[in-house]
Amino acid sequence: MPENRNEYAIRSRSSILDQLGKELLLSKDNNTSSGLLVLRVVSLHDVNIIHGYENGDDFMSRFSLFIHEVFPKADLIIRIGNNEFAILLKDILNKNHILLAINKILRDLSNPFLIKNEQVYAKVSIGAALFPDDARDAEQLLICADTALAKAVSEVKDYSFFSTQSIFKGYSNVEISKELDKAIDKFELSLLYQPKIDLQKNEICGAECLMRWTNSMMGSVPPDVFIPIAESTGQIMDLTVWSLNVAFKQAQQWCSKWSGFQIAVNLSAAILYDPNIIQMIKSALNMWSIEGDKVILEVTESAVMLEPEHSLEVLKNLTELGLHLSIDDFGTGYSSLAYLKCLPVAELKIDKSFILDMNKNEDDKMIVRTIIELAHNFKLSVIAEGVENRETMIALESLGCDKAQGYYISRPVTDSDLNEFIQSSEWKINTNDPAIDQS
Ligand code: G
Ligand code: G
Ligand code: MN
Repeated sequence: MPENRNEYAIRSRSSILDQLGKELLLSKDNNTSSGLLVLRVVSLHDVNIIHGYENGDDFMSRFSLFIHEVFPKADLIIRIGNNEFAILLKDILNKNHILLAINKILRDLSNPFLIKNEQVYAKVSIGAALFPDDARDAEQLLICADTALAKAVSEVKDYSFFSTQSIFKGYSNVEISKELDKAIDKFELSLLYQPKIDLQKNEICGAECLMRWTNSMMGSVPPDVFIPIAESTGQIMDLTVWSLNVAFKQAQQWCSKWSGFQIAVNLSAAILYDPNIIQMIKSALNMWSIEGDKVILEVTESAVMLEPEHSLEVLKNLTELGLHLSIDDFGTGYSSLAYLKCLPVAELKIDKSFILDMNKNEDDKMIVRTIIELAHNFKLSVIAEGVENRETMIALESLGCDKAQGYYISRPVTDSDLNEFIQSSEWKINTNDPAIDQS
């Protein structure tokens, strides 16, 4: 800890960059990595308002002491603004070390500061960047950490790491988003359908709709690229309205000839938290005269658990429309069993990462067995995705899994190919009029 309180004083930009630059040169010479944190005490404003400016100053002095105590002497700590600090973590191996440091700060901040005999908790947001991976000099590194901080603040998160704009085939997110704006009108979007099998009845019981985008300039853009962009720009609402309408229009045809057939649509986290979602789904159901119980909404585990209490309310409203809910990618998030018990879900969908190798990997198989038991104990149905071979299908059947989906049964296909698949498949389908379908 510095003996001289002046070290806690706010420093000029040139002196900050100068000192940071010297440290980074050393890091470069020693061929090591360094992490830069920019930490903002976001609760200073509240402390000033509630306790007065003088106590706010006192609070920040104590915070300076605190932050110097958290880190060993070797780490460089500079006060870069009234409520901001830059902290250089030297000689680290990777991002995980930065994360450990962040967790240490956050953990130690669970103890309050004592200001005029009152307990005051410090709330911080932290931006993090890695040298030399993210930036090659002090100024760039500071900009990266600052950018990450801005992201953390805007998303009301404790911390955020700098990440470069993801680039797809040389196109930036902004360019992709601009193209996406025109995608619906230019008929560039389509849905593929991947069939699901009921393992007990050995019957085709439905299909999951998966969005595809073929752009005139970029070619085929995978959903893993464009869905997150659409979520961050708000375009996801238009995409969802489009996909629900296409899916329900198709379902109208399929559900009327195949009894028990259910159509599954993916709902992204951003949509789950949109206040218009219930009305939007209601009108799409009405438009295509689809009974709610013909539809499964797949919502990822991480989306539901982001704000479980809010999700609970939305999901309850959705089930009141008769819709079935499935928790997608189950096993990859952090489900609270307490919430799982109250959520009105009908199904858990085991993530494919556990299914793909379950016949070779005992741990995976154990996880799959445990999830199936968990689901059944909660009276939920359970489906496995990523079934790529017959052995896996048989293993799932013997573990009591209710449904299966995967390349072994069929890849995602167009609507006409799904019709053809159903005609020629080894799996039966429950038809309302056998004369129509299984000729
Ligand atoms: O085949 P696949 O590449 O379709 O899907 C990749 C990811 O994109 C999956 O996680 C899937 O859930 C998601 N995805 C596919 N289609 C849609 C869609 O219509 N809406 C949303 N929100 N996600 C989708
Ligand atoms: O996250 P979600 O479950 O919605 O995503 C489904 C994804 O899984 C899609 O990308 C789909 O193409 C993919 N998928 C479906 N079946 C299989 C399979 O058998 N193997 C693999 N590797 N991926 C699959
Ligand atoms: Mn899904």
